[in-house]
Amino acid sequence: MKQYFPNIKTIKYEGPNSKNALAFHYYDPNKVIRGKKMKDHFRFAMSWWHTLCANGTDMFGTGTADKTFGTKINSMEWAKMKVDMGFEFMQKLGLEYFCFHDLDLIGDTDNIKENNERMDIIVNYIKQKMKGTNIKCLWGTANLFTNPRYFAGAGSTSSADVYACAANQIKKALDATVKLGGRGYVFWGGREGYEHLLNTDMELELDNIARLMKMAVKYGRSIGFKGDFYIEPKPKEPMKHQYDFDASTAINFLRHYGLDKDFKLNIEANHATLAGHTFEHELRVSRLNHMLGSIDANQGDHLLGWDTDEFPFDVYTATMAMYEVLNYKDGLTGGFNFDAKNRRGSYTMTDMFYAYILGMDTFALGLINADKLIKDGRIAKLLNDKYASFKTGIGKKIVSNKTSLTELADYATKLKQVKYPTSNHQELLESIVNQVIYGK
Ligand code: XLS
Ligand code: NI
Ligand code: NI
Repeated sequence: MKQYFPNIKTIKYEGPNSKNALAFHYYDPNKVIRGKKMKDHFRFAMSWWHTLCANGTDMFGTGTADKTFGTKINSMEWAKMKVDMGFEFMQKLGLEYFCFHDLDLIGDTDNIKENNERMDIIVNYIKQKMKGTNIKCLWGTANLFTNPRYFAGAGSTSSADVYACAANQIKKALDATVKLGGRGYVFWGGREGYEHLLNTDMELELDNIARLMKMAVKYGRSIGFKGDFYIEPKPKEPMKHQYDFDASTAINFLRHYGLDKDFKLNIEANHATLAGHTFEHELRVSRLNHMLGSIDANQGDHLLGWDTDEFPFDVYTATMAMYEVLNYKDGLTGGFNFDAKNRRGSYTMTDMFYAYILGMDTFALGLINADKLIKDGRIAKLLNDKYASFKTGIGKKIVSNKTSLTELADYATKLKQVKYPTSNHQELLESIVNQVIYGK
């Protein structure tokens, strides 16, 4: 069997003192934290698109990384080569999951029937390849944004024919996801949004997006899909205004259309910051609505206002994110997909390994730190003390819905002294986090 990364051996955990660049320093897959193996906390996934397809092309220049291995882009030979390359990559890194768009697998022939045939061939090929490995599908999706026919959206398009083309791709991508045993199916908005209100029938567009999702649920369930559907919120790019702006907006949409039983959210770090939120804010909103399903683990650049999809290196943010995940009683149904790409200048095959090692180690540190913060207990205690006035007396009546505006007004007028909220102690909290993260 041809090797795509002949110079790279299986990446192993060597611990924080190792200087081996091709080893994990914090990600120790079988280490048990809070009763669960690290690898099961994460279910790390390889993104087919960034890892096997993207070559560094940007708005100003062509690719810098050749990942074709002599095959012709968009040929079936290329498609199969990517499967082989991807499996070698995942096995060497100990990644047990992958995520894909339909077109990542097959390219785009611009012929709908031919694309469907290609999907059947390649999905069978992947299924064969999965045998005897522990590699599984985390989630699948359909690329409803690259082909020019989708310039006005897919579910939100103004052309019923284009809408039908989107339906065909979703059906095929769902077939593939089910065949590959995927845990989830993602709807990222793609071009579902608008650029000018005066030429947009927002009501029809939103209704139609929901209709497409309902049809997808109906079809998915009919072919035995038991996993979750996910919406991946994003506020802008490519459209000026994307309908799935952030977690709150997406949750409202799902509830409004009665889709909330079948859908959860796939939260991407870079999309959170684009929406003017922190990553952990989006995780918190999703989890308290019981809708945190899966995570696109990447990182944006605070100085650039677009989706830079960097591999996460910010341990502080990863710690805050893992604090949310560990405090989420429902647990993720998905995992952590590296929707991330190497910088254009990091173009070697080895850089791809460095990138995944960075991402996996960053989240491992986040997990270790978040566990320490929980065990330390000071943050939870400060939070508990802060809201203590709702534990007894009138506060208890409020939270158990046993009072009224009249009773509260009466209570307020009789107060001799108003008890102010306790201090927020923000600086103390920040010190505690520093001490727990960086202290011995
Ligand atoms: C784009 C999205 C995309 C989704 C899958 O910004 O992050 O990559 O994760 O369609
Ligand atoms: Ni993104
Ligand atoms: Ni994403």
